[in-house]
Amino acid sequence: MSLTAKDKAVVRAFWGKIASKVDEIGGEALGRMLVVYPQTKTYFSHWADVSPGSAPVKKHGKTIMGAVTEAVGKMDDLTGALGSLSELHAFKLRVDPANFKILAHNILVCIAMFFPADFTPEVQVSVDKFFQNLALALSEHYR
Ligand code: HNI
Repeated sequence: MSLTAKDKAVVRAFWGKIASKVDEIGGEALGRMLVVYPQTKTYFSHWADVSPGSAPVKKHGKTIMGAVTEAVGKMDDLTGALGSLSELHAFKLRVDPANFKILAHNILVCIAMFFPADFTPEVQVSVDKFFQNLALALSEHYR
C-alpha cells in the first residue's frame, strides 16, 4: 500500500519528535533482532560481538537509522533513494529480503518502548506503512 500525503506528514512529524533517540533505538532494535531471530546472526559472523549493547551492534544500529532517516526525507521516491542500498544487500551482502521485515518489526517494537505515549495507533499505522514501503524498496534489485 503506497503512502498517502497524510502518512508522509505523520511519519515526518513523528521522526522529528524521536530524532534525538533514533541512534539508540537502532542499536536496541538490531540487538533484539539478533537475539529474537537468531538466524539473522549469520550475516554478522565477522563481528567480534553480536550481543545486545556491544560496540558493533550499537555502531551498526546507528548506520541503519542514518539510512532510515535519509529515507524519511525521500518518501516520494523510496525506490530511487534506496536503489544502491538495495543492490548492496542483494548482490554483495546477499541478505534474504524477508529479513527487512523482521528488522522493521524490531524497530517498531523499540519505537513503542522508547515513545509509548507518542506512538499512538494513528502514528503506528503510518510508520508501519512507511517501513513496509522501505522494505519493498530495499527488495527492488533482487529481481
Ligand atoms: Ni543492512 C550494511 C542499511 C537491513 C545486513 N545496511 C548496511 C549499511 C546500511 C544498511 C546503510 C552500510 C552500507 C555501506 O557500508 O555502504 N540495512 C540497512 C537498512 C535496513 C537494513 C536501512 C532495513 C531497515 N541489513 C538489513 C538486514 C540485514 C542487513 C535485515 C541482515 C539481517 N547490512 C547488513 C550487513 C551489512 C549491512 C551484513 C554489512 C555490515 C558490516 O559489517 O559492515
